[in-house]
Amino acid sequence: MQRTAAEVAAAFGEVFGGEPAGVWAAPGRANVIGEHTDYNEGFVLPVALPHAAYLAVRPREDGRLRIVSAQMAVDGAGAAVIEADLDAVQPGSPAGWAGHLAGVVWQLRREGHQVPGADLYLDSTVPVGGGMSSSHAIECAVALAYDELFDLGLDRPELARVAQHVENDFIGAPTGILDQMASLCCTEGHAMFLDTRDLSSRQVPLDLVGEGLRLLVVDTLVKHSHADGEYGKRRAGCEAAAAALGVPALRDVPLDGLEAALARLDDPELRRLTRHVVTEDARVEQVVALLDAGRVREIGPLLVEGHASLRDDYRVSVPELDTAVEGALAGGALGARMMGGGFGGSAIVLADADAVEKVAESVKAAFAAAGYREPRVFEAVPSAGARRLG
Ligand code: GAF
Repeated sequence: MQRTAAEVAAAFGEVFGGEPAGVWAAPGRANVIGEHTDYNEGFVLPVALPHAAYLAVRPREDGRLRIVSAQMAVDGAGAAVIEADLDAVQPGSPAGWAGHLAGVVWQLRREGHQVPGADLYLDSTVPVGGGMSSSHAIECAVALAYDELFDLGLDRPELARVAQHVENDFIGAPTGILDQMASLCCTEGHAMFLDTRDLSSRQVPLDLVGEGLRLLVVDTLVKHSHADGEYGKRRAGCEAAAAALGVPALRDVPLDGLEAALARLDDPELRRLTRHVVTEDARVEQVVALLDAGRVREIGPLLVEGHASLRDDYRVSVPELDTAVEGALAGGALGARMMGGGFGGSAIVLADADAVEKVAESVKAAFAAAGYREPRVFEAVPSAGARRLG
């Protein structure tokens, strides 16, 4: 799951020859709660995962990018090198996964930073399409490496904005800023309480082991993509609801004003979206209050409520995610919910440490009974954010 700087540098040397100028890691994330709130300028509460995008970089002086991914190596044959002229990099070129790296250089240059090309070697342990933010982790690793190598002087929230522009403007996925901020700003042993309006954040201690608890991720192995239409439709619906209510964003609808706001919306779809966002923001604040009070195990019911809201009001769950949640609860989990954008990907589960095996078995049995492929279940240990390794 983890790589050392020496391992990544050695792999870089095999492909490109010589040594990289440095090696960086940027993690994927799990989100404890706060889903589809980020583009509504609301609250989120992610943790960084031990799974990360590892990146070795060496600047080039010929205006070219050469990009290799360990995950693209086929049966012992070396991975293909994707090459691009910096001046030719634009949305759609290079296409596919390499765009997540080249897009960062494109965005930095678009912002006026005179950055050069580079040899880039990527080795990511974040499951792709699992709703753990694999693509954002890559973008954050490149952004941090370029910032440090070329003294760009950007702070972490500014780097997160760079990565978000890559996703929105280069890749074409209209995502918010949850994943980029999680990868760049989370710290080991904490969840990060983030206000996505001004990107202010607070690290909330999350001593799961001390409390005899564990967080699990259930990867349904159902792939999701944010570039397809459903995510964008939800986002557009939220913006339409905010406009109809005369507020800058749905975050500005207070919980005690929710019923009045709903009464002003004619479209049932906009009412459902609004109800999810407003109640989800409130759930994040309630979960943070419980964590601050050391009452970690009591957050379980709020996770379950969050899932129901995403399933019934926001309508971004799929049967496999519902089965993951139901299977976990049947196995004795304290709480569970789908996580991330939805339409596949993963669920997050809170369980007593001594119930972990039973919960995992129960989830797998529920999948087998439904005829689904066996999911991957692993522990989500709150880990360090993006950093230079060597
Ligand atoms: C995806 C997006 F990338 C995030 O910005 C966020 O909206 C999330 O879905 C839902 O909370 O991970």
